[in-house]
Amino acid sequence: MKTVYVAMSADIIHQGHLNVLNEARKFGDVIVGLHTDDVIRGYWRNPIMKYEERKEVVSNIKGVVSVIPQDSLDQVPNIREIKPDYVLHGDDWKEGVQKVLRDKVIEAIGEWGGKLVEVPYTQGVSISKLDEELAQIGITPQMRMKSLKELIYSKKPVRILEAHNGLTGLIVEKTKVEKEGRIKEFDGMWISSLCDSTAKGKPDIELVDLTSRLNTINDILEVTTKPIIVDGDTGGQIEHFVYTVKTLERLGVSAIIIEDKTGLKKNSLFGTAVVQTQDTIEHFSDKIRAGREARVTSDFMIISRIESLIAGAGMEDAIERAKAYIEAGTDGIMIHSKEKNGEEIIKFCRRYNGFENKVPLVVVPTSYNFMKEDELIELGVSVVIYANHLIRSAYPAMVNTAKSILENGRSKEASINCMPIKEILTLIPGGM
Ligand code: SPV
Ligand code: MG
Repeated sequence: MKTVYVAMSADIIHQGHLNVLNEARKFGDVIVGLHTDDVIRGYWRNPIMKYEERKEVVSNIKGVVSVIPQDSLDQVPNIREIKPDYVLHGDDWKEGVQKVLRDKVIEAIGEWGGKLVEVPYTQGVSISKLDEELAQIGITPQMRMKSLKELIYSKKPVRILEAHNGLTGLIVEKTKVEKEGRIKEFDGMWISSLCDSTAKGKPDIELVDLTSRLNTINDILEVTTKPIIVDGDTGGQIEHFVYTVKTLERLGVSAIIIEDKTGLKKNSLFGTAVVQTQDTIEHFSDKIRAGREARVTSDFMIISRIESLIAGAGMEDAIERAKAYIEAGTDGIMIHSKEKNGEEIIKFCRRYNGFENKVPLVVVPTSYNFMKEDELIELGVSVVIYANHLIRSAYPAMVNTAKSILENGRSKEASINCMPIKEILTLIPGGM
């Protein structure tokens, strides 16, 4: 019997997969090279079904004799080993980024006289539509919570954007661009204390209490499925912090980031223009330990934010604190800086990379916004948070609209910059 190799992700099985496998079995025994979870995360998103589950499904499709892991988008390492008589693929890879992968297969398969078979791509199956329908079904708190850790340990960088209500949550959830053949999107939401406070017309000084913050978080949880990282400010009193951890974990939030400051908290981007008092290493380490003990599962992450570069305490202090917080059991380190040239961040990351004991590193490139994600990945960063950009872009647009109505005594001029009524009526499905 001849052998046929077919590579696929098979995260949501649809008739397109069945068509391909039906064609394949006409040529011989079908071996499926199933993309590993890391491969799917790397080119697309967190898989809905994990490798073992997908393997179980695919193994039971008629004609499939074995399923083996394919740990890169490139099929060549697997087919060189198996030397199949045929490699079968949809004919949609002749153009675009996939063409490189096709060329590699053609080159390799000639080595043992194998053949590439291309079958017509099944039209009318929209993965993104299936994806949207799945998102509407929703996600359990447990699944959502652990998805951040899974992403952190398999995808770089994990890209997070600020959300401060249901609508901005939906923007983070749904916005996609296609770049160089890959779909790019955000991996989750940051519930910024600055943006949550600003949206409520209040200063960012831990004035908006937990109940009010939880309302925002709930509004976002209700309409999204992606993981959520909560800006926990200082975490408050240790005795209060343990309750916050339990509440957030129960809701399905993935992580809380707490900063090592005490007293009346001021936003870090003021730097030393305001009084910024740092906690002692000992007390903050106690807070980390208490948070760890309070959580029910290790899927919920407690991330420690070092404010030494903000408060003017310097690099050595930042390094010492990073080591101490890791020792106390933190699940991640966020290093913050308001320097525009990015030099302190680069220096910190280089020192951090030399640590024997490391946890995932988080950065918030608001001031050093010229730095690209690729550069941050090179520096060993795992999570990049765009902390305030939706509210900062919305506010000037809204003020301009308000001014235009006042200046013109009517809304015609302002309407040019507004979305059409028809669009807003149908923006959120289910309104008709
Ligand atoms: C926030 O978004 O509230 C933050 C990040 O804490 S920063 O504003 O840069 O301090
Ligand atoms: Mg904050």
